[in-house]
Amino acid sequence: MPANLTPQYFEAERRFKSATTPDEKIQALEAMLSVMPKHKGTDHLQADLRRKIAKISEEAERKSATSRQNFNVRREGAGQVALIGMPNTGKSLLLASLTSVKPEVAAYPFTTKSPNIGMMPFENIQVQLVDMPAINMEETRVWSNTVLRNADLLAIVVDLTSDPVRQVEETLRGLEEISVVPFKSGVDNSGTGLRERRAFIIANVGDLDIDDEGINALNTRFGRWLDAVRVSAAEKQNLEELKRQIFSRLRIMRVHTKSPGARVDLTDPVILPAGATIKDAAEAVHKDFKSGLRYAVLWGSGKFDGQRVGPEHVLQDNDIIELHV
Ligand SMILES: Nc1nc2c(ncn2[C@@H]2O[C@H](COP(=O)(O)OP(=O)(O)OP(=O)(O)O)[C@@H](O)[C@H]2O)c(=O)[nH]1
Ligand SMILES: [Mg+2]
Repeated sequence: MPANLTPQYFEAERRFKSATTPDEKIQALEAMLSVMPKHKGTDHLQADLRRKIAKISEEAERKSATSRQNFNVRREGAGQVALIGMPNTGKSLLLASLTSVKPEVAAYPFTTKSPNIGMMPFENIQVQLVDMPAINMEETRVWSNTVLRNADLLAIVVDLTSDPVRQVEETLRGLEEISVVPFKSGVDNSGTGLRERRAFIIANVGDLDIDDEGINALNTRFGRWLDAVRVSAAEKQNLEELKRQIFSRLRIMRVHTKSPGARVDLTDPVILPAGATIKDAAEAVHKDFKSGLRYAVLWGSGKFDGQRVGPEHVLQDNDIIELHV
């Protein structure tokens, strides 16, 4: 039986032959399929085109998987927090509730296939949130690992209504497979090859945790080792407290520097690790400052109001300093 192919078909075929990227090739093949008359005489040709489409997609996926192996998310703002966990626990909806990013949210598992990144405003700083694909998603495993191993804080997101203890345990197993363990004070992991990351639990879907069953189970099982913060991304419950918790778990502080006689700009603090000194602040501002620093004038920390302090003085969050060289 003759195929009776149309001019539109030959036009699409011409596009296929001149296509250079997998996307262009697939689009042209799909166009060829859609304009082709569907009858017995074209059965073989249809099957052949479908095979070609499948082969090109597979190849493209394989290539992009390889190129993603060293994938990392560049840290921006005051710290990087990875939202991790089992599928369908509300990681993407949390990102949407805490930032201006609008990732895909859906009631089925494995919706997120690559990280969604957003900046969460907190008082006078921005914290970077990375909404990760589910931890047990095989396709993204290799390159996800880089983010999980390097984030400043891991937020294990669980759905309080479906055995949250098991969800945390499975997430911890996923971390263990890449030699990451939550930091636990008093436990020394040096020399074990394990990589410690600060971690806590975001106990999501709090709106449906009737009788506190889920949150009580988490607290009983993980106690003070992995604190659980109960929220609802859907109902926007307790999100301000969650932001405060994220900030305090990042173990950072904000320091404002000013020049003598000038007004202080409180909107653009220097971010330092908690426990940093005047000397550290000077170095963060300008590396030449550190050696020549004589003293600083400090406002803040409750008891300081324009007092002189030395380079070794330990700073507090939101201190204002004037550096003198
Ligand atoms: N009732 C209620 N539903 C929620 C809440 N958070 C998320 N959901 C719903 O749970 C489903 C999954 O949400 P997602 O944000 O896509 O979950 P995810 O963890 O990103 O899922 P994956 O990307 O597949 O790993 C969606 O239908 C959400 O509307 C919540 O706090 N309360
Ligand atoms: Mg998601």
